[in-house]
Amino acid sequence: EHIRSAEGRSLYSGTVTIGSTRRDDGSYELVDPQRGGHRTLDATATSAGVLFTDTDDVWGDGTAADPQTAAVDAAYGAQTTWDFYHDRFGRNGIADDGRGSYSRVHYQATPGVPLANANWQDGCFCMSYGDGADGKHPVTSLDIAAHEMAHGVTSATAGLGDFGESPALNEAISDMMAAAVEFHADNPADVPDYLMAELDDLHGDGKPIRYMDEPSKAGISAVGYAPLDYWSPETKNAEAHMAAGVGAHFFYLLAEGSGKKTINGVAYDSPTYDGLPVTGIGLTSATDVMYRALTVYMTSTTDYPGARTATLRAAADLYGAQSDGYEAVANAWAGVNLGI
Ligand code: ASN
Ligand code: ZN
Repeated sequence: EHIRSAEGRSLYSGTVTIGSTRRDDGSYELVDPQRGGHRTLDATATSAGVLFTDTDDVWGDGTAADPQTAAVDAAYGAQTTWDFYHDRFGRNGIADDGRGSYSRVHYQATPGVPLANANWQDGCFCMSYGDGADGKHPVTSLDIAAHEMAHGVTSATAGLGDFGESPALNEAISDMMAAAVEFHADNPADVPDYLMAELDDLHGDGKPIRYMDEPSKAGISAVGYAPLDYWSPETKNAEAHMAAGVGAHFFYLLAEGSGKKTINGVAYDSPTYDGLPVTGIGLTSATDVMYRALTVYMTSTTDYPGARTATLRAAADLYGAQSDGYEAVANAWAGVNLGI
């Protein structure tokens, strides 16, 4: 078991236990000794950020008014994602070398302009989280944190690059891992959830930013069109988060299958390109296939057809080339117009 010492009151995940470190003067700092010394920084005054410290080791008050609350969500997200990769795949941190990262909250890419986004950056080996369009809605839910940290893992493994469909595949894998981390987490969301950022209200309409069962449901975005449900020769020209719809849809079909389904009160309805049904293998097995494909077979230039090959190889390794699992991977790709 992981040692979790401090109490945190988060915005999105309730009261949680997070890692903190006691300093010589008796105060505490938000450094997680169990996960490579992962640090959580306050970027309110400067984008570089300063380490959060506290006198009583109780962090945040569960509202965005307390600057520590977003820090609790970010720390909880980092620890939960770290634990997911460790518990499921024996992975020791983002780069599998035990090295911690850091998270900055209340981050502004442009000083004075609230950021309605979060990101992973290879340069700092760190995650940064904005406070939402109005500066009062930190973009720090568990699926966001897992999405950003998964970018770090992708960077440290396949290293998906900037060319063609690789950025879209990178985005899709971050959404897949976000769903997997939420599922793995020791919190009330212990059922599959194929919505992205459903708690953050990023658009101010109370809706998620992305839907994996039918990505186009998100509607027309700021880039002028909706996420793509199906692959086509034009997919490589689409913005990465829109083209990621193809991969996210594949993953939903692989995990849950096609058609209507209600999970934890959320209604899903996943169509297929050819109208043929797909039978899912469950989120845990779908995640096993993707992680193996990512870490063993994908490279910096993998595109969607290459992802199909990589996941089929992974399924053959895990279940055999004559298995139902292998067939499900092939059928799920056919469902997004990547059959052969
Ligand atoms: N939140 C975005 C992402 O992780 C950040 C971006 O697109 N720059 O994909
Ligand atoms: Zn992303």
